[in-house]
Amino acid sequence: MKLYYSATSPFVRKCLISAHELGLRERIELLSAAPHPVNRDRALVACNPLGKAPALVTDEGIVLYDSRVICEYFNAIGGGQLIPAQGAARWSVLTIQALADGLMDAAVLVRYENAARPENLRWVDWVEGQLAKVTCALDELERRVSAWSAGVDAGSIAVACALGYLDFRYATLGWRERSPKTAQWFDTFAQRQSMLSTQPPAA
Ligand SMILES: N[C@@H](CCC(=O)N[C@@H](CS)C(=O)NCC(=O)O)C(=O)O
Repeated sequence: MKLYYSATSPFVRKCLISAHELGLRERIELLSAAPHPVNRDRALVACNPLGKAPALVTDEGIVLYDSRVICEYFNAIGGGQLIPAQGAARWSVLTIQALADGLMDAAVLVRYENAARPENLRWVDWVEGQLAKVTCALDELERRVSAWSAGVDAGSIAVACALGYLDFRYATLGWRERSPKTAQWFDTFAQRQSMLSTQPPAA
């Protein structure tokens, strides 16, 4: 399998951690990509018309995106322990994943706003709206921490990637002070080999 990869993408990280936890990591070849909302990476666009990473090419040559579909695929071929097959547990895991993905979406958009958009075109209220999504998502995770933090699954992996991305790009945000129970969980989870081997480079 080939995975279009960016070392700084929390969505790519989510897929790699899932692959690692399922014992699939060695089967994945990484194809370096440079996803960008304006300067689109041609090779990536040829694979995923949205031009977003991650995208996966399976051994059968089938292209899969986005990260949720890729994680679902890994789960299907890797034993199924990251996403419960049915029942309340399934919807809970998938909803936590969606919450963490939404946090990452908002944080990545703010990153593009601050790093890619020309200064004279920036809109402060829009950035604040995105950051409000981040803080509301953090508050919801903190409220429901006992419900999602017990296992290693698609939900907790996505949360770990979201928190890791906040550490990487928004070290001054102070999310740990806002979310002490989540922070305590993260400090333990971050010691897993799957997390250590996928850390983003120094910001
Ligand atoms: N919903 C997508 C989001 C992926 C995403 O936003 N990736 C970013 C990199 S972190 C990207 O490719 N950005 C390029 C763009 O927005 O055009 C997923 O879950 O895979």
